Amino acid sequence: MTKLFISDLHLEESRPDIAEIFLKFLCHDAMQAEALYILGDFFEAWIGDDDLSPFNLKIIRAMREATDKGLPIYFMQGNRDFLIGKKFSRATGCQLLSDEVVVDLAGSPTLLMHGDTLCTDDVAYLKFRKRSRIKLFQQIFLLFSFQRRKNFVAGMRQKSKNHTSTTPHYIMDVTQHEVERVMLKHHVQDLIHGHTHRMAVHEFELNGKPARRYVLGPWHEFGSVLVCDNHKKEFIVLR
Ligand SMILES: [Mn+2]
Repeated sequence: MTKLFISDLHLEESRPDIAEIFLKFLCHDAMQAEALYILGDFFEAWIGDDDLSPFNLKIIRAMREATDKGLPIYFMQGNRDFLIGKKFSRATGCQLLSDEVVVDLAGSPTLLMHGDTLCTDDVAYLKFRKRSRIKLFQQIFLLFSFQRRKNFVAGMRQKSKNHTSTTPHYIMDVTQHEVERVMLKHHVQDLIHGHTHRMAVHEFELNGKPARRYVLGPWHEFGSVLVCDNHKKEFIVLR
């Protein structure tokens, strides 16, 4: 049976083409699979589960339909949609995963992550991440009006753009040291993550044995899915 992995769709109203590819994928290809794993940055931004815009509702309803028909969907937060919570999970029927989850893929324990915490050279981002994950800050933020939250997120996105355009490329990629540390911690030889938008399979040696890191692709040019069955793992492109 097949398990599907996607991340970094960055769904937003201004890119209906991406949503369309996802919705088509969800009601056709994905329904044949054993499970769908969404590993973060599914939405470009998420200001709270109470934001039921027509765009969000369309996505939520399609996911509900898929889970109702028996497709298990697992959802890990990314750095863009870390405010996805229980209400979203109830509405869609998907199960929330914490960052760093080990699943069995054809007999090999495989670590799943969004991937932002692997970029340990990006100290400024990790500082922000730590603050933004404080529950009390999140609760206060969620009390703000929609408009205030939207303005805040727009400000953050601008800051983030400035940061990514002025930070050297290698700093925003994962560090091999952190990859190996977290894989050893979880006793795995396989890791699947997104976040860096650098779709690839990296092979290296860990603990004297072959190890693999699968980096999921972003959806801004075309849809990208990692398909895993008992025999192989391969990327497919959706248009
Ligand atoms: Mn990300």
